[in-house]
Amino acid sequence: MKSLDLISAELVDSSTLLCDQGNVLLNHKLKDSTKPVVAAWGLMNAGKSYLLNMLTQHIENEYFKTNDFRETAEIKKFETEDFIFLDTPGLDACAKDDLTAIDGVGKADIVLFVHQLQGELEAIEIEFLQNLVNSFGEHASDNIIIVLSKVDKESNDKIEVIKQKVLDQCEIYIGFEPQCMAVSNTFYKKGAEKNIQGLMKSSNIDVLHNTLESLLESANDVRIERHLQEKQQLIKKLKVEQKSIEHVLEQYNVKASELNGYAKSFNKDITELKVFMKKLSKEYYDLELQRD
Ligand SMILES: Nc1nc2c(ncn2[C@@H]2O[C@H](COP(=O)(O)OP(=O)(O)OP(=O)(O)O)[C@@H](O)[C@H]2O)c(=O)[nH]1
Ligand SMILES: [Mg+2]
Repeated sequence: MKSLDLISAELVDSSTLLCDQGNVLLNHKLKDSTKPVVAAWGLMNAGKSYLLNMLTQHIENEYFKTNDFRETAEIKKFETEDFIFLDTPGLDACAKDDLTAIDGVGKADIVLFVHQLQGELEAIEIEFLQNLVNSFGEHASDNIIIVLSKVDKESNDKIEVIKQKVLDQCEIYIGFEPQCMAVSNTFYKKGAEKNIQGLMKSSNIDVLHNTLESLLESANDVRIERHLQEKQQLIKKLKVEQKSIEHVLEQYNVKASELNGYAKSFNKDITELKVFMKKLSKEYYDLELQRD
């Protein structure tokens, strides 16, 4: 069992941490960044960085580095006139990069959940999606967009089948069908480079961009709502912390009154001892006098 001193030392540490978090929340000015934050989120290699390059018009020179192997390890941002785009490391459920990706999505007002169009959502994607939906609260259905990427690799029939499966999975596991768009980054890039409008159109990147534009207003509400939720959660934690501190204080008070009791009886013993010593020394003195 932990000693009272150890428990109180731990409580001091956790309370300090909570106070720091509270100060960050209090000092966080919502108006600081009026532009909504759009984060690309999803499994490794899903096409997140490529997608953000297309949405930010980095056609020839990529800004968000892309690759066939695990590439993005840090959150990277790019600010446009309307949005702040965040690239996050691919999720794989065991790497420490997941924490970076989760941190990135925590700052987002809109999430592009990028899923490579090979098949339906994997179990791990559903789990991440469920957590995401919880943190977005009532705004989840508007501000989480499923982006099915690399559609240039599949036939139209297959795309429709997979899209329907993904939407069915969403209905079952997160309780609603989010907006879902099938895009091709490579079609958009080729179309833009060679000025082939048809290719750009079939990439669906502009449709996705327009959807983001339509969310500009409500994205701010999401930020305010999430900020409020964070504050409420912190208040809950602080209340629990306060109870623990009161409990420890009570135990210290019990100890203090026990010590007080000991001190009183110790005082009484000492006083009696003093009286006895006085008496003894008087008897000794009288004896000495008689001897003289
Ligand atoms: N055919 C095709 N390939 C794509 C498309 N989008 C991305 N890719 C390719 O998929 C691979 C991964 O793309 P990235 O954008 O780096 O993927 P990511 O999700 O950012 O990957 P991590 O950062 O490692 O998680 C690269 O080889 C891209 O060229 C697409 O729309 N079509
Ligand atoms: Mg990447």
